[in-house]
Amino acid sequence: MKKIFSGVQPSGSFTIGNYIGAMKRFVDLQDEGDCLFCIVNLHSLTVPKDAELLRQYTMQLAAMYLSIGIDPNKSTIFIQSQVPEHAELGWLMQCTGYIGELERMTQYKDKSQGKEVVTVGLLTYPALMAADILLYNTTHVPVGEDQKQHLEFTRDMAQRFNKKYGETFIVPEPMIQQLGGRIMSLDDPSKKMSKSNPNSGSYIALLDEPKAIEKKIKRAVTDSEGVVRYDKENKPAVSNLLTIYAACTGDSIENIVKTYEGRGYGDFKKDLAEVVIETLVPIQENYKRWMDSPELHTILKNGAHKAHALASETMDKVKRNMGLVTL
Ligand code: ATP
Ligand code: LTN
Repeated sequence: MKKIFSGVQPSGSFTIGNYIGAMKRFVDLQDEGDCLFCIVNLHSLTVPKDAELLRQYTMQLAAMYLSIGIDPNKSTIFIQSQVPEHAELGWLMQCTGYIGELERMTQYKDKSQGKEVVTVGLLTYPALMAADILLYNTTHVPVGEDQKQHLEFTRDMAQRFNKKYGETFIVPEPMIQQLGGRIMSLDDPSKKMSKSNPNSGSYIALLDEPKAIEKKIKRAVTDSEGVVRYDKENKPAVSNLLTIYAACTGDSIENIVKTYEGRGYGDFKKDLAEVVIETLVPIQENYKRWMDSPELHTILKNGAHKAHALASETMDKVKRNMGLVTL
């Protein structure tokens, strides 16, 4: 039986990149193993946050997990800060990892670049992420491609720890999709689609209104060839749109390309907008209901309770193996 763990930061809106690259996958995986889906609010603190906003974003992410189809009867949904073992093992992982390894992380380099002040947490972020994963005997971690390096670090931490203190952790496998693991920006196909991009035209947010979706897709950059075909090297923008189309419909790229043979980008974009709207509208309807639901708190409380029971078992073992006296 697979043990699946993943986390998303409660940092405001979510893009169709988050959805296709990771969250949509969570839904399918619920039938393949024991799943835990975490709201990693401690990770959000690596970049300073307003307390009230963080509270709101946390509840919004919980509602979004449920709206896309995560079933609380099958999976455990919980808030990272409600399970203190994350911070506890996070420290032990900081004492296992090396500064040089953390300084090499591309996410750290990107997010710290040009900043006047950078928190210590932004550097040690992957140590906390390793802790998240290793606490639950996780075998598989579904994430977008941008997290690959952090997953490699997690695997190194598990192996290093096991070597030093004896078999303690399972070495987890990343699950990164070939197609859709990296959805690109609509205005620049060389950049990852990101909710932190100041140009909101560069991404489709899961809560965007249909009109906004149409407009953004219409304005998305393409190329001058005018032929709908998949060629990541030479036609990155169109290939990205094809990937979004395929992810939303479940259809193969080959079939989609056939459908648009001899037709221009105009037709393709119009249909793509429709396909994206059809995917997002039901999620948006669910979201409205979940945001008003008193059940949200109960689900999170139960989730934290379950996660805590599992995490404390791992922590007992870790402490014993490391020589941290438990009385
Ligand atoms: P930011 O947009 O600020 O860079 P983020 O979206 O990477 O942040 P999270 O919200 O925690 O951070 O990401 C949640 C999941 O979505 C992760 O598994 C991440 O790899 C995935 N993801 C994020 N952006 C994309 C993208 N453009 N394509 C595919 N997957 C993505
Ligand atoms: N680093 C991830 C979020 C994250 C995560 C995790 C993902 C924190 N802990 C554990 C998978 C497993 C991000 O920025 N997207």
